Amino acid sequence: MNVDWDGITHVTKVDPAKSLPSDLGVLEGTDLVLVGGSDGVTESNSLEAIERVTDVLSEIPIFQEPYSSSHVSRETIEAADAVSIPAVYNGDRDHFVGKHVELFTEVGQKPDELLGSSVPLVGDLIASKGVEVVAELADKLVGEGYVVQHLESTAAAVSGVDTAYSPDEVAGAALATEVFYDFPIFYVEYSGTYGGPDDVEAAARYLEETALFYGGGIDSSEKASEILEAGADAIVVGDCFHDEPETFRETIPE
Ligand code: 1GP
Repeated sequence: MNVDWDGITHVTKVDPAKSLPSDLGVLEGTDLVLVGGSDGVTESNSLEAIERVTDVLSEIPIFQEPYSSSHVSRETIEAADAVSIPAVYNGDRDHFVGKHVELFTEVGQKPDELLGSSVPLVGDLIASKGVEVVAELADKLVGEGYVVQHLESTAAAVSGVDTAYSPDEVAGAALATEVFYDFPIFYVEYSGTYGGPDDVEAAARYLEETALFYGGGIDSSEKASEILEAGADAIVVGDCFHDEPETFRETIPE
């Protein structure tokens, strides 16, 4: 998956289990849409959200960010530009290893069901079995190294996070992402609350190739600026998009 990360400063997290603003034109100016949530997400509501956003703003890249392989189908993979898979450093083993092996095991065992045998994902390479299918899916996969820092969030509950990292540990996870795991995104996740700039400053020291995303509680241009000035490559805005679409516009840098 080739993405021009340099052009991505503002990301909108669209939760497919929540209602969307009636005017999706408010998304104009955001650089990337991530379709995913932590509760009530299904394959069908994910596909519907991806298609609704694409219908309005076809130029914006859209990534599906599933938390279960059951959210992913041939249709969602085709509709999205990429499938971004979180790996949660401070979560339980399932969320750094287990779910990923489960996803690839399903791809290997049920490629026709998952990916379809008549509609190729990429070009003329119709792969219906085994490693070829994995290669096709891999073309759209984006790994995300996550630290989930808001312990009261649903994201923390579903990924088995019971301890937040210190800024030094966040920096360590960022360094591991850059030099060891090689995920293109390192994501500081404060879902539902504003975490301030400290973790971003700590992580930014070590990241050159890896895009540094921060999400959580951004509902003003001041908070957006504070996080970007601390060294984030991109801010991720979720709740504000769903709850206050007009205020959401203010989080998009001019
Ligand atoms: C959630 O990081 C995103 O996954 C955005 O957080 O919903 O608090 O804006 P908010």
